[in-house]
Amino acid sequence: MTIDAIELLVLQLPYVHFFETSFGREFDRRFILVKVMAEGLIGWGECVAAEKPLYSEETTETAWHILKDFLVPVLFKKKISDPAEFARAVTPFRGNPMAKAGLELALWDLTAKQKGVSLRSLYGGVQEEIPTGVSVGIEDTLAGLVARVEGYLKEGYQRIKIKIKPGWDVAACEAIRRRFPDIRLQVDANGAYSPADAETLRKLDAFNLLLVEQPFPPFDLWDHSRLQKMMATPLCLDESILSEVTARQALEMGSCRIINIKVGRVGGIVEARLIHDLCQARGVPVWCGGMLESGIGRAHNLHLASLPNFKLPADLSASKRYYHQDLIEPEVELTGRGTVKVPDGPGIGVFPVDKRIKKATLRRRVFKG
Ligand code: OSB
Ligand code: MG
Repeated sequence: MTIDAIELLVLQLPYVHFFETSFGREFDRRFILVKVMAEGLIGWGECVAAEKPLYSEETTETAWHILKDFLVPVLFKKKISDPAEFARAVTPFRGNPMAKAGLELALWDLTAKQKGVSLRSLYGGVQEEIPTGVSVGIEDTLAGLVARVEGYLKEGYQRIKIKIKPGWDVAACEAIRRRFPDIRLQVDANGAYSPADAETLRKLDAFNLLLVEQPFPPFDLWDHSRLQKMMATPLCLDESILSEVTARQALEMGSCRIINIKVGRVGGIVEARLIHDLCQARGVPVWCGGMLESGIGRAHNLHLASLPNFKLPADLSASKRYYHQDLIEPEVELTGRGTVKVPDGPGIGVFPVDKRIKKATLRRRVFKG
């Protein structure tokens, strides 16, 4: 296949409800959509880099720069359309996984559409529905948090994850457990703690949590391993796992017992599948994280999450949990079983709506080979 053109768009979408993590409160998301055009088909990708470098070093602007000045030129120069070949061709560029993943995802969608198959079947995914949870941000009050959790449980989500930070941790778990003693519950610190907080973190063992996600900063594999030895609850790493190599090192060091896979954080589907397969071979469960994607990125996540070792409920909630109007038709909905169906049309299997995309677009640029 010869790629005729690539289009990059910067969009901004307001959230239905603000999202607060240990890094702060956000009211909207600014992100890049990638469109690759060939043979009358369009492959869609989403780059999850955010406006500020809080979750990781990348931002919407650094990703725009890397895509425009390095990744798109390499693709045209080497006449690449195959996603695995693209992944190999861009490995000399250090880091910038979200920028790489945005374009790689668009090539996967294009490839699947050209073959007339869904991404799930291209990847060898087995699950047709993905068990789903919801990630609940920090609220102004504990009563507000409990009310929000209650709302999501009524909608049918299978598990709740709450964001924690020093001062919003033990009491938040206590408040939820008092009201909902038996729900599946987990917490995510986004790296807000240090080893000096080990005593507070150990108190979380009292709440029968599925896991504690990323208590320490991303580079701290060793301190996570020390903490895991002190805690009964499994640690799960998100920000720390950047590749198959870091995943192997984390498992060999005992830094975690569960891994959160995000395609943007690890640089694409090729790397995400290597991590999935490594964990599967070692009997370590994984689950699919989210970055508050639009329906385009979320559809991609659904196909990835259909692989067999995705064993815990995903952060892949319905469109209306995030946005007033999603960019796709049909929007993502929760089934009565607390799952989301993997779309089964060609490629991502959902239809981006041009009018809605146009309305949210801040900047747009087309590149030709
Ligand atoms: O740490 O999992 C995280 C959102 C933005 C950045 C980091 C994280 C998150 C979430 C949201 O928890 C998950 C979702 O998309 O529902
Ligand atoms: Mg996380």
